[in-house]
Amino acid sequence: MKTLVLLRHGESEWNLENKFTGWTDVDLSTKGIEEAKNAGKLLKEKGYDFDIAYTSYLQRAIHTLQLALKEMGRENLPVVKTWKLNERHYGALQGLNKAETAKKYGEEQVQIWRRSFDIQPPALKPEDDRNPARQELYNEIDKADLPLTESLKDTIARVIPYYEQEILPKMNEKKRVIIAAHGNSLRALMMYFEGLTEEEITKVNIPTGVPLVYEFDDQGKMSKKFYLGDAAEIEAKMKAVASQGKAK
Ligand code: DG2
Repeated sequence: MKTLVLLRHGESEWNLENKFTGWTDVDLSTKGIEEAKNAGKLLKEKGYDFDIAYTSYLQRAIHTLQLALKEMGRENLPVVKTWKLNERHYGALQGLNKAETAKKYGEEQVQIWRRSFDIQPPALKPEDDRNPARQELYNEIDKADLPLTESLKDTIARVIPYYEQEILPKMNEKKRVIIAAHGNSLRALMMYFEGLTEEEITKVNIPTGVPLVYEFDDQGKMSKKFYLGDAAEIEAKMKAVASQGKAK
């Protein structure tokens, strides 16, 4: 049996302000810091430990991982950072308030932008300073690979090959892995692990700062999946994520 833990970062400053975030590099809110610490406490309490961690290039995920590992007394764990685990690029929606956008374009349109499988939000213009190809953080990356917008399908196209080529071999070597990433880069992995349809994945909302445990049998098939923590609290957090796109 293999175990893998996924962790969406704690609430970010822009989750708090209900803004489309994507590749915007905002930090955790005060609540997000607490959520990250609690995730670490919970993991330790339940007896989880890791040999290697993976995270994105974005500080909300990196800091969540660091805070959780600190709580576990595992600050020295090897950590691999990759842009392939970055959040889905939200294109020109980045920085807009989700509820105001729903008021302007309708909740249905916002739901399509947030949860459809293959529809991309409007793209950033290449000359936009937010174009990752113009940002120092992505200097090392082949510019042709960097997006100006992404659908979930596009996100899957970078996340899953990375998982198969880099993370799965480590798990096959019996390394215990934790991945700290984002709502949509983790939805990409969930869709893949659980064989969800394009329709089913539209209903999946991942709560912030809650460890999600996957168990796989010896053939690599998912055998069990569960969140750690209080079920009612987790349910309420998922509902809160789902309703971020309501006009209010
Ligand atoms: C959120 C996800 O990403 O938003 O980019 O706004 O997980 O990095 O906070 P995260 C964003 P939704 O797709 O749930 O609207």
